[in-house]
Amino acid sequence: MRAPVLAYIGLGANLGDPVAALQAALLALGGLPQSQLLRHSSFYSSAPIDSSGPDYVNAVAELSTTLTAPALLLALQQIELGAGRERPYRNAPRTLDLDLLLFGSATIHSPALTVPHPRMAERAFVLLPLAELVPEQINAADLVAVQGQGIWRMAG
Ligand code: PH2
Ligand code: MG
Ligand code: MG
Repeated sequence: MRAPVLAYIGLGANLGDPVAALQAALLALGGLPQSQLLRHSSFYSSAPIDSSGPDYVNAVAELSTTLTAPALLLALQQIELGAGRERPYRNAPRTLDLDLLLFGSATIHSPALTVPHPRMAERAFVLLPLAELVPEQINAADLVAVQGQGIWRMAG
């Protein structure tokens, strides 16, 4: 059996009831085979960046898994579909988005998957929740660079 890997998954939603969607997604992540949901960050609210519609709710989850990265990606896509995710156009508002941000120390460049997530360092809605979980893996200069992006940690 493969050794478990720590995977970090970005959760986001801005249609329907985004908080409920993220809570349901965390339950679904906890139910994935060969995986354990270890921790998740606070929930954050922010205006859409390069997107449209209502404000987003975002968080990051930490999963220990022996799934391969492609198998985990497929599982994330299935959870998105179960939440009613549609893809009418790039960066369309969405009921649920699950992005594989980090997969252990792996670097992956396949047609289906790029890890680390190529835009994560530019986005406060990824960096702030991720920094709650693994502050040592976040570049201080990246955090400074996203300081102007309005983002609020939600109560609870
Ligand atoms: N996701 C995007 C594009 N823009 N903006 C916010 N605030 N939060 C997101 O999760 C988000 C976004 C593409 O996945
Ligand atoms: Mg995304
Ligand atoms: Mg996505």
